[in-house]
Formats: sequence, C-alpha cells, structure tokens
Amino acid sequence: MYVGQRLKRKEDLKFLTGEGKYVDDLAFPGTLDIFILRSNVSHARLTKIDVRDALNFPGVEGVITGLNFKLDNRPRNFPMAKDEILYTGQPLAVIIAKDRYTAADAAELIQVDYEELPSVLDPETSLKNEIRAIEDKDNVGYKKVYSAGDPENAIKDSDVVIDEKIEISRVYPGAMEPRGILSVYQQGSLTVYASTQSPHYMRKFLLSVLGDKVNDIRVIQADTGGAFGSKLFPYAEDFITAYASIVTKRPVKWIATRSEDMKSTYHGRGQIHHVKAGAKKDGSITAIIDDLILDMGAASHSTYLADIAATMLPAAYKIANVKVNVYGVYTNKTPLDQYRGAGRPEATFVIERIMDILSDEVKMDPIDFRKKNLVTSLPYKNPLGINFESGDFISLLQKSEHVYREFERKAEELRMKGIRAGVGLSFYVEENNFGPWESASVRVRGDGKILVVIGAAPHGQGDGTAVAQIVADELGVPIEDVDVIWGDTAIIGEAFGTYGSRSLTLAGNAALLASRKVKERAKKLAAQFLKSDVQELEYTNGKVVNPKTGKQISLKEIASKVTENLGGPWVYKEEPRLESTAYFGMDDLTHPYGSHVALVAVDETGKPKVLDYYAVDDIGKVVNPLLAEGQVRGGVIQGWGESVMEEMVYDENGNLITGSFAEYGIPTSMETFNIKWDFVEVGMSSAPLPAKGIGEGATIGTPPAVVRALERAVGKRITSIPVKMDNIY
Ligand code: MCN
Ligand code: MO
Repeated sequence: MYVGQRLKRKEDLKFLTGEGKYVDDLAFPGTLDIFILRSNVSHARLTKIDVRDALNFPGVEGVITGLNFKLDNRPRNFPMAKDEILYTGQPLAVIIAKDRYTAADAAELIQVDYEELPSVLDPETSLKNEIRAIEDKDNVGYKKVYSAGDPENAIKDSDVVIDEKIEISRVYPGAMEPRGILSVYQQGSLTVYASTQSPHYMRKFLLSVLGDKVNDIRVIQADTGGAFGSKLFPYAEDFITAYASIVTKRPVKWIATRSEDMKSTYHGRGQIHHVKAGAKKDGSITAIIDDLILDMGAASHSTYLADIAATMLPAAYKIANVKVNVYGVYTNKTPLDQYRGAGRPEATFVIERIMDILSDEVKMDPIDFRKKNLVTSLPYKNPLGINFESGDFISLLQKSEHVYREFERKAEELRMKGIRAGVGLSFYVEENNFGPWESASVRVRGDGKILVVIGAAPHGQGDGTAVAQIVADELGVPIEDVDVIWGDTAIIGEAFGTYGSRSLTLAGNAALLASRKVKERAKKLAAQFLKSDVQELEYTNGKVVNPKTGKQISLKEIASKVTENLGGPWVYKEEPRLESTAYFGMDDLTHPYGSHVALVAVDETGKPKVLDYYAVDDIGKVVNPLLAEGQVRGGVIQGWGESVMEEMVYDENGNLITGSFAEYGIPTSMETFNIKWDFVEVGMSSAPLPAKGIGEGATIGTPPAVVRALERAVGKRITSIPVKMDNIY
C-alpha cells in the first residue's frame, strides 16, 4: 500500500535541478512585453491621458487606455481606470513594446491629468460614510446579519461580559513567484500560459468577455511558484494581456515585479471585529455579538470572506446565542480577496481570543474553559447552519492539552530564570473541500504506463504524488509507472482547480473512481484474451485472474495487446479502451479540526521567538503524512508571520508604505522554528477515500496560539495582529 506512506514528492526533482518552467521561462518568437502604468494617487477624477509621445517611442507597438469590460463586483472601470481612480496601483494605461524595458521607458512619456479627491483608507472611518471611497456610492457595499437565539438578552444574563476590538490586518499573499501571464495569439485563438490555481476558471472568465473576439482560449498552467489563494480569481492583468495579444495578433507577456505584485495582487484578511461576549461564573458561554467590518478595498468581490468568518465564528463551541453584523466597506486600497484560510483564520482568531480572554475574566484555566464549552458529540449543526460531520473534539483537545501542560512547565522554568515566556493553545474547526466537484482521467497506455490527468491544479502542495499513491494502490501497479499531470484546459474536459483545500479529497477521489472504472475495462478486455466470462474474472494486484482456470493477464499485457498489430484488422469484441474519466463531489463541505500549542519567549528588546511548537490535526484519512506535515509546517510559519510581522500599511494619502520586501516583513528561514506535527484519523469524510483537507489548517490554528503565548509572556492583553514589538516591549 502506498496510501499512508511518507513518500517524497515525485514533482520535486525538476525544481531542485532548476528545470521548472515558470511563465517567464517560456519564450515564443515575436513576443511583446507590456508595462502597466499605474495610478500613484489613491482617489482622483481622471480627466485625460495623453499617450502620443509614448506611441511614437521607438519599439512601442501600441498603447491601450480606458479598456473596460463588464464584470460583477470588480472595481468601477475594470480592468483599467477610465473616469475615476480608486486606489494606488490601479492600471491606467498599457504600453505594448518589443521588450519590457522599452515599454517602461515609454510609459514615462505618458501624461496623466487628474483632480485629486479625498480618499478613505481606514475601514471604520469608511463605515461612517463621511468621505466616499467611490463617488456616488455608499461606502457600505455589503451588509448582512447572521443571528441565532437571543444574544441581547443572553448577554444581559451573564456574570462576566467582555467588549473587545479585535483586528486582523491586511496582508500580502506573498507567493515566491509573482503573478504573470503569456497570451499567444494564433489563427484567431489564444493559448494562455499563466501562473494560476485554475486554468479552467481562467478560460471561463476570459471567454466571458473576450469570447466574441476569439475562436477559443486554451489556458495552460505554467509551473506555478505558489499562490496561497491569490491566483484564483480574475485580475485586471489577465484581461489586459489577453486583449493586447488579440489586438496585436502577437504573443504578449506580462510579469509582475515584486513591488508591482504587492500593490496589484488582492490583499488578504483585513477584518475588524467589535465583539461582546458573555459567560457564567461556571465558565459556560452565554452569547457572542460581533460587528464584523471587512476592509474590501476598491471592489466588492471579497464579501464571501465575511460570510465564512461569520458562520464559522461559533467554531467548536456550544454557543446558542450568536449574532454577527457584517459590514463590507469600500476603501481606496487594493481590492481584498482570499489568502490561505480565507475567512476561517479570521473567525478562529476572534473566537479563540474570546475563549482566552473570557477564561481570564472568569478565572478559569483556558483549557478547562474550552472543555466546558466544547461540542461533545458529532455530527453537530452549529447555530448558523454549518454541519460538523464527524470527529471527536474532546479527545483531540486532550492530546494537545498534554503538550500544553508540558510546555507550561518549561515556561515556568524559563520564568524562574527571568525570561519572559508564555504558552498558548488554540482549538480550531476548519471548513474545506469547497466544491462543487473535481474530475480526473486515468489512461493506461500501450507500454503499461499510467497517465492520470487531474482537474485540480496544484502549485506546491504535492497532490500529484498523493494522487499517484491512490491510483497505484487501486490498480496494483508500482508508483513509478504512474504519472500525474494537470493544468491544461485542452487535456481534461471540465474542472475547477486547486483552492479551498480540496484537491486531495476531490481530485483524489475522482482518480480513485476513474481507476475503478479502468479495472472494469481491463476485465472486459481480459475476458476475450483469457477466453473467460467477465463474471468469472477478478482484478487483483495489477492483474486480471480467473480463479477457476488459474489463467491471468496483467494490466500491462492487456495494454500491450490492444495496441499491437499496426495495420491489422479490428479483432476486438470489446472496444479497446483502457481509460476512464470520473467526476467526484460531495453533498457538503468537510470540517476537519485541530489544535496548536506554542511556547514563546520575548527578549528584553521585545523580539518574540518560538521555542517549541506542536500541532495536531484530524483530517480523516491521511494519504501522505509527509506532504500533510509539509503543509502544516509552511502554514505555521505563515501564521507566525501574520501574527508578528506581516502587515500592508498605507499612509494617510493612500500610498502603500510596505510596497516591497524591504518594508514588508515576511518570515525567512531565520524565523523558522521547531514544529512537531501529529495526526489522528477519527473524523472521516463521506468520500470513498475518506479524507479531508489540510492545505490551510495551519494558517488557521497558528495566530491564536502564538498570540496567547505572547500575551502570557508579557502579561498584556493582545487583540490585534500583527503584534508590534512596542506593544510587548
Ligand atoms: N493531503 C494528504 N492527505 C489528506 C489531505 C491532503 O496527504 N487527507 C496532502 C495532499 O496530497 C497535498 C496536501 O496534503 O499534497 C494538501 O492537500 P489539500 O488539503 O487537498 O489542499 P490542496 O492541494 O487543494 O491545496 C490548496 C491549499 C490552499 S487552499 C492554499 S491557499 C495553499 C495550500 O494549499 N496554498 C499553497 N498550501 C500551499 N502550499 C504551497 N506550497 N503553495 C501554496 O500556494
Ligand atoms: Mo486557498
């Protein structure tokens, strides 16, 4: 069995040997580059763009301004500003030239006339609606109330009530490879190579507005150096580049520089919660009332993040009375969207801060306080309608509690030596496997090698290896004979992609089902070669056998037999097909859960350091614990970065101050630390291979654990991230 083994990734070698092919590594003769002139004011009325000098610049092939398509929820004037500029970094003009340097030089000759308008950057100021972020538009672009029970009265009935402002700053989903796209025009059609999480979705959204200008669009995912949620939804640059290649009838490439990526890639998180929560003396929570403000930036495509955060807020706890008032507000900033965890890290940070703060207020041990309120039997439907399908919260918490007590003893020893140290524990419920379905094809080739094409589009997770494990087990063949490929709209019918920690469960199960169908095909074909009735045959260990006669034929032999006799007659009673496609989806999302424990020390300058770290998850069946652990390790470090260093900061004029890695703190190898990961396989999903996702879990579990540890180390209540050194000095 390969499933369950810690196999190394099949996909790593090409990257380790420098043979990866990212978009910018691809070269086509005659490729033109584009440079995007972006706004350097955050709010203005655009009156005129004069491009004459730029057009005459040697090497320039064209300039585009005012390009607009109708797409829901994108900024007014998308993909380029036309009459109103809404944020610094918004595209104003596009220069197409023989190379990127020429394009950038020509851009300097463009004259932009505008009248500045007051801008609003702070989401709470925006909520007041005194200054409009978008002219003629209410700043509150989204409003929704989630409510259950009678929270107002339940709060009044509490022995202890807390009232806190909890802030989760905006962050940059900093993938190693910035975004990039290459659109190749040929005979009225486009082949688009992109750094993306979903070629199929990209094809769909490009076709939705360019469909009348081209015959077809094929999207190929180039090797993609990470995405963390940020390369899924449509971007201005996708449309601009594809459009530029249509008008020039040439290949056109756009590659973001790092600083360009930081202002144009949708930022993540950006939520403020004003929370009131109450508890009884015995530690039972009475109610939570939360005003959730989502800092949407200049567009409204991020509202689903507030919905996820609101409905997941009660988390693993029995809280009957809850109300979340959601306000999505416009600000003159880069639009917001998902970043690894997408709404669940925000919900978890808020609820876990509440758990710790309430436990302090009722003077209870924070773990006992959690136990008092934890959901004890699953399935369980939370008051806002989310169904937690399977698992055992209490026993997992007991596991992490054990580590918590041990870390507490270590912290105590450190404190005796005068070192400021603290321990924090978080318990979280995840929501993943966002749907609706995924596809996979399994093809046995003439040489017996197996090609699996999955509709998911991994970009660092390692799903290719795990899917190969699943298929190799099911077909009973060596894993070396199984190749998994993905990321091309022309090689797989329809598909969705990689996001919402769904690839292993949905594409993995689709591959499992496709393999089962292939086994049925193999039996049918074997029947004629073994001169048996198909009912008599069994498929085991890569062979079809007839237990009665003892005759057998391997999958490889069948594949070879149906592809021999070049030029010969059709001799098959059965169609010689040894391939199958399957689609797999589930009725509902999955809800794995886990717990993180951190031991953190703060030195005399206020610099925090993680001394020890433990995480435990229940994601149902774990296909490859090495890959899952890799996800947790990366996620913990990202969660640490978000907790203590990462923040997108704007000045009062709307300039992005953290516009490069010189100003934006992102963890490096120097900030990593020891992480121990454990898993249990209790809460199975309903899929044939009963897995749930792990791709985002650690970014959800980490911030509340490390922030609690910091709070304990310095003895000061902490309610916003990133925690600033001067707060804990
Ligand atoms: N896995 C497993 N057993 C399970 C579940 C998963 O062995 N029961 C393994 C899978 O084989 C895969 C990995 O764990 O190698 C993650 O699988 P899964 O949970 O299905 O998540 P996805 O593959 O769908 O990845 C998406 C997820 C998301 S939503 C973000 S955001 C994120 C993340 O993955 N972005 C990443 N991890 C990332 N890791 C890298 N390197 N780069 C990103 O951009
Ligand atoms: Mo994601």
